[in-house]
Amino acid sequence: MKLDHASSADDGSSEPERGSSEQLTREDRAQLLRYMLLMRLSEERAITLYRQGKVPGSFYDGHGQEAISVGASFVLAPRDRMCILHRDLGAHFVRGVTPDRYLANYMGRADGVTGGKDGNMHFGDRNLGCVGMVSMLPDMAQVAVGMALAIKMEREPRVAMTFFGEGATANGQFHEALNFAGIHRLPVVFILENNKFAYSTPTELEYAVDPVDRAATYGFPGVSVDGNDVEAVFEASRVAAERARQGEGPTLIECHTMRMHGHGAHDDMSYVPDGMLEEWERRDPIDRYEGRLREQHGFTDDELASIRQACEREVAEAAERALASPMPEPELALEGVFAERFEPLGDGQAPWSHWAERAPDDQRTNGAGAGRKARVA
Ligand SMILES: Cc1ncc(C[n+]2csc(CCOP(=O)(O)OP(=O)(O)O)c2C)c(N)n1
Ligand SMILES: [Mg+2]
Repeated sequence: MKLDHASSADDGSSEPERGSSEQLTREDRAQLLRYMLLMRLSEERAITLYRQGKVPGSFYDGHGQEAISVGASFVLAPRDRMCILHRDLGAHFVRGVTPDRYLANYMGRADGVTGGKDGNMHFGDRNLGCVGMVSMLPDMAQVAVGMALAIKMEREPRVAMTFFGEGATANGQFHEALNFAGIHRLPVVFILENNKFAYSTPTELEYAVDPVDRAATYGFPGVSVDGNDVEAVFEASRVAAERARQGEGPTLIECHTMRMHGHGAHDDMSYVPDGMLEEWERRDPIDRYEGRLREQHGFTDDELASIRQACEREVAEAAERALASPMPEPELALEGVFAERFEPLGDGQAPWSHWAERAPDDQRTNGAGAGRKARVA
């Protein structure tokens, strides 16, 4: 079953209809732009640090995919839970990670999210409701399904959300996760980022059936949206999260986009057909959203420039702080590697005005009233 939401695109080859959500205030829209810009600018700063030799290993980014992690995570409430992958920095920021902690993480510094234990993208701040990234693809889907099972057993109106690329759908774990979620109608939202390549493998060599169509075979809806349209991603995710909270089970959302940079900074992308990047460049999610804010929502050039300048300042200051952060103390190397006691995740930031202004109390806190029994996720 393929549902049509705010907008759809088959293969990204034609300009899709633009989605627009009625659930967003002007301030929400400014925030969506701000988070996308923070992701773009932070990753640009990180790649410079990488080229300066300050980042060990390689560097991975989500340039051009900002609308997906920002639009999807924006719908979540504080007690919802996330499993975030390597192209989804925007989701970390929406939940409350700051650019200085991200940049320090890539440089292996003490003030990075993992305190220097991972000089890369395998992080997730458990205090903000996010699980540390698991590299085996798409095993974060299993983790999200497990959390969704715990949430369902507790009968709480909460949601688990996970991201993965289209390449990861060829792995058996993807099918097991969807099957289990479908059987138990679990409150989980699967965000599939179809960026047309899995390293150098193009989609026509990855699968014979579009992965979004798999959802129907596991008993729940699959939706395709334009992944370069932040409001289309937001709207599809909002509907999916709502379904999940009401006990109607999972949704798979396929976001069509393009991996605009190499798999990692070491990859020259020589396998990408001529003209493909240029074509997608014209659909850059940030440029498009700025255009829409100007044309449809009355944002002036000055307002847009000041949002951008504020983000530039924030990232420049963050880089200074990250560079000033010391290397971790060697004696801390083994601390926190293994769980010593059971501790549920903390709650994340939830900037969507719906949660702050409109949601009834039980939704604002996802039903977490005082004195409830111990949490499970
Ligand atoms: C089980 C497994 N096999 C191989 C890898 C190595 N690997 C890391 S990223 C990647 C490509 C993934 O492609 P896709 O899922 O489309 O995500 P994208 O990088 O395009 O966002 C591969 C093969 C891995 N991490 N896990
Ligand atoms: Mg891919």
